[in-house]
Amino acid sequence: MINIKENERLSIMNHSCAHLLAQAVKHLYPNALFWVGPVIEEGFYYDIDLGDEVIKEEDLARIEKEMKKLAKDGKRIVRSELTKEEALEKFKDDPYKIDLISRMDESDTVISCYTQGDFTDLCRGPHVESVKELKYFKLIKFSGAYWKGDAKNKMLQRIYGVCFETLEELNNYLKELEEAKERDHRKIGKDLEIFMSHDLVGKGMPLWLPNGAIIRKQLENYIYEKEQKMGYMHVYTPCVGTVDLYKTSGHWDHYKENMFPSMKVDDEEFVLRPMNCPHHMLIYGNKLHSYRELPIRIGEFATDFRYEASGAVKGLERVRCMCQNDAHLFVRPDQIGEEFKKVVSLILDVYKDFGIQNYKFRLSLRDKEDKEKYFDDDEMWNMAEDKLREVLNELGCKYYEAVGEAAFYGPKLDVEVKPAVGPEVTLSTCQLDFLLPRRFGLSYIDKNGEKQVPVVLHRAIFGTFDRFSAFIIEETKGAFPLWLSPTQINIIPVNPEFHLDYANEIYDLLKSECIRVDLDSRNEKLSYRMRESQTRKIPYSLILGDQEKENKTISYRKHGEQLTTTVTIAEFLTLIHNEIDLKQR
Ligand code: TSB
Ligand code: ZN
Repeated sequence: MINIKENERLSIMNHSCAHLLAQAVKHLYPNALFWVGPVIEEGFYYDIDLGDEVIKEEDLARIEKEMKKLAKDGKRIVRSELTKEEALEKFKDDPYKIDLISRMDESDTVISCYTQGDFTDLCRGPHVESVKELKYFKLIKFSGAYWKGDAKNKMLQRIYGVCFETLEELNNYLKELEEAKERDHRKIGKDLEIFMSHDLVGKGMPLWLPNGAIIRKQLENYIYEKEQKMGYMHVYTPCVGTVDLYKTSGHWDHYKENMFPSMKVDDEEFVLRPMNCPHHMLIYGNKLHSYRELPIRIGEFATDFRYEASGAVKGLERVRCMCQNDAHLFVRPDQIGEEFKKVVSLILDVYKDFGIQNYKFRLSLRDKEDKEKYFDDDEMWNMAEDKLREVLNELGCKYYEAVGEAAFYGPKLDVEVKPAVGPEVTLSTCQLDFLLPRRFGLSYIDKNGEKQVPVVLHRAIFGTFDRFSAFIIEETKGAFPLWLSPTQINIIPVNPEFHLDYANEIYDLLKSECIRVDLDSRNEKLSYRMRESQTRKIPYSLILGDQEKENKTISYRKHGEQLTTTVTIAEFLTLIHNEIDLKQR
């Protein structure tokens, strides 16, 4: 889908369209006040204070109609410049604009306004010359949005829209949008009963339904096996820690705004953990280690809690309660390259299995000039950054460098993917850390019997099971590969009256082979039940009738295919098991 923000002409048009929206809203709601109306990847939005009014679906059409009328009217868009004083005077009755203007630095910004007919807005511009140029636009959706994104502030009404140069572009975009909506994991997750949420549990706290739980368990088994083969040791640790633990790690000082508030129990003060590193540091520190033992790889499927803004939480993709596929790898400095290579190879291996092709590697490095922001050990930084680059080149990975984006404690590699709806997110991550082991006083004994500090690699291949599931739901559009599918096989007796006994026989056999199987013996037409099997995206539908019963065979149809194939029971079992074992899409 086109990124409007990156296209200069479209960016200007969309920005002007946001003003047109505001003007139309002002006509229909004379008391409306306006906060900000930026251009985003998908078009534009405007945050509006409508007093107690809440925008409803039918209002969008009304507003759009008014916008069309105004656009046809064709007023010119005129720029004017003001001093800060004049701007404060001009907008004195508008607390939102006063807030914006007060924070502007007069010396290096010109305060500008744009006027079209009876509407003036504070704005940096630029804009199209006349609203007449805005012909092909559409209001897409609306939502509530707290002023400045802070839940303590008033909830404003946010209206989203998009504008193009031609009707064809607009129509194409709307079609893509429709397809993306169909692919949205929130829709599929509901339709296929994968997860739900409930106000009584809370925002960003999804409940995994039985189908979702199967997917998650399969993902856990899959990655557990891979990690075990690579020498990881898995642990279980509590999803709380004391405030002192997070003071030791530094999270209390640097990550507090992403954490749930603390709670007191007896004489201890706990927090729900946002990360698992501190617990794993303590596990490493529980024993003395020799240089020969390293790397030590501590893995955990660990539940974390993070305070994500309520407007940012999204299905399984961005949650407040998540489960990381986490591990902390304790290595000697000379092992950084080799261990990093193993992590990247694992990422590539997993992505290949899941058929994930559209992703970007982002290598975050320090800004050498910025001595304040980064942990002070130039030699270590240089060595580590060179190693990371070297490994990525060696593995033939395309990546881009983000200078100045490294964490204080070390460089990192993130894998970014694009969800069906909304901006890119990070899936896998691998972060080097020179600092945390020091904060926890960790060491190993080197060749000469001296104490040395290990380096830690924080890594999550799936990221979280939550986000990865969201992504894989969208990648597959809910048609999961056989090994991952909640229901793998649906048995449909042609006529339940005559074929149920044979259907039951096959059902029991498949169950005994640990295959997840359903039997649809409802008294409905075969075609109806077949269609439903398709809608449920079940990989195999078995059609068992006279022929099959008599010859002890199985006729099957794969999801999305029209072809029916008949095989013996033994052949079918081999086929199914092979496909499951391959674990591929
Ligand atoms: C990898 N301490 C490291 C860990 O050892 C860590 O927590 N890194 S993280 O902050 O980047 O989170 C790991 C992964 O969790 C991210 O790459 C991302 O894929 C996933 N993630 C982060 N926030 C959320 C969220 N709110 N909802 C779902 N998944 C999330
Ligand atoms: Zn970590």
